[in-house]
Amino acid sequence: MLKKFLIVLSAGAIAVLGLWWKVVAKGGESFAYAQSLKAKKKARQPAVEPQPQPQPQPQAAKNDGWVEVPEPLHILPGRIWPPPTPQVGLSPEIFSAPSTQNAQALWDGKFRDFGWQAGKPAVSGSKVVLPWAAVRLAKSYRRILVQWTASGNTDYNQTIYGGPGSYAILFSADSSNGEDGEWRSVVEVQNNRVRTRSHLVELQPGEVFLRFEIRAAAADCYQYGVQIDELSLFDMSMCKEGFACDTWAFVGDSITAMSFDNSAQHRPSFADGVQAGDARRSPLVLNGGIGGEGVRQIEQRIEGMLDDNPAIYYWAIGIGSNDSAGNNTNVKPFAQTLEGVVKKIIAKGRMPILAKIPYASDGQHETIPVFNKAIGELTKKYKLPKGPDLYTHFKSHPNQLADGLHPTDEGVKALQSLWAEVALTLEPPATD
Ligand SMILES: [Ca+2]
Repeated sequence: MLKKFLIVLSAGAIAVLGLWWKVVAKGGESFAYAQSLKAKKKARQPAVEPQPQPQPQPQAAKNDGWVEVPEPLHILPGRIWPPPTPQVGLSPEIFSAPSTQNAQALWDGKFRDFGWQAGKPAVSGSKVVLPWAAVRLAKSYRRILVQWTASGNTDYNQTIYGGPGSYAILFSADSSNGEDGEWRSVVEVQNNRVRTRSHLVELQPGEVFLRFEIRAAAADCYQYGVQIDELSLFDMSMCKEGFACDTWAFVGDSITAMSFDNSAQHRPSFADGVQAGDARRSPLVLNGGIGGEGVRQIEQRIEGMLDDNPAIYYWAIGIGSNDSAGNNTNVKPFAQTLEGVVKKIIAKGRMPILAKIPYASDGQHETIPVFNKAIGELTKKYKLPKGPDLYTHFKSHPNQLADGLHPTDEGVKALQSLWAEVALTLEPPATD
């Protein structure tokens, strides 16, 4: 009887177990089904909602003539990082004051070449005649960056060879020849003391004529007056001031000054290298090298440079060859001062990147590895993008050193290429 009862109980237990299993299995099934439904639903949803086909509509008055750009760019799918800064399209016709020569050189993409011979303002009767050059933009841009370079000078703080002292940048919506029409002055600089500078300019709808006007030569400018070899124009519509755009200042000593002059014998340049790696990019480059400088001088002038060029995001620092000269072993003041430079750049919301000091074979720089260790530690401490290892490169290519310290033309190209590699590895910051 007991046996029978046990059999019935076991059978009941098996039946209950079977029922439970069915429920669980079904539950599992329905859970899995629900999951698959969810997945299917998700799969049906593209990462980006398909946009309705745009219907032709009259443009709002406030955007009349503007090319609309999506903002902010950094949350868009398929993003490019850093956001590109394409060169501004120009109409081929160049206008200039009759007293000046070769204005087309301002927009030929060539540096350290025969530039725009602007000369000096002249007095004609009761009138002051200002040198100027003008160009029509191919379309109306919302925001552009204007960068002039007086490449007769080598050091950043040199103006003797044709540097402007005072100048203005103006825009017009109704000019026909760079001279007539209404003009709005957007940049006015006095007492300029540098060989190159960039200005971020907000345009008003319809403003398509740009005029660069020389109001005085630099105080120490030689007798031939102002000579500007390029007026670079970048479309910054996708970039706001302070936004991480593809804009680079190279700050350092004579090695920087010679390496980023963009001359024909130093190309492919950094910008060429970046463009070769990513055809959508054409970074803006400002050369801030001054021969003979050590980190102390960089620390003293970096804030002025940041203030003068607020649209530049990446501050590429190449310093230490002079600090380590004479087989100096006192690395502590160097490290502390360089940390001061890093902090000043970060305080302005910009990104410093530190290059390792290039190897030198002149017997006067045996202690560079100690200085480079400090550079590596700062990079780590402030979580900076890793700069190029110029030490390793020149150690294995000593034939690219002209005098045991400064690079040859081949060395300059290699140095720029190593920087381009760094630029091509940059990733967007987290947006969450
Ligand atoms: Ca030129």
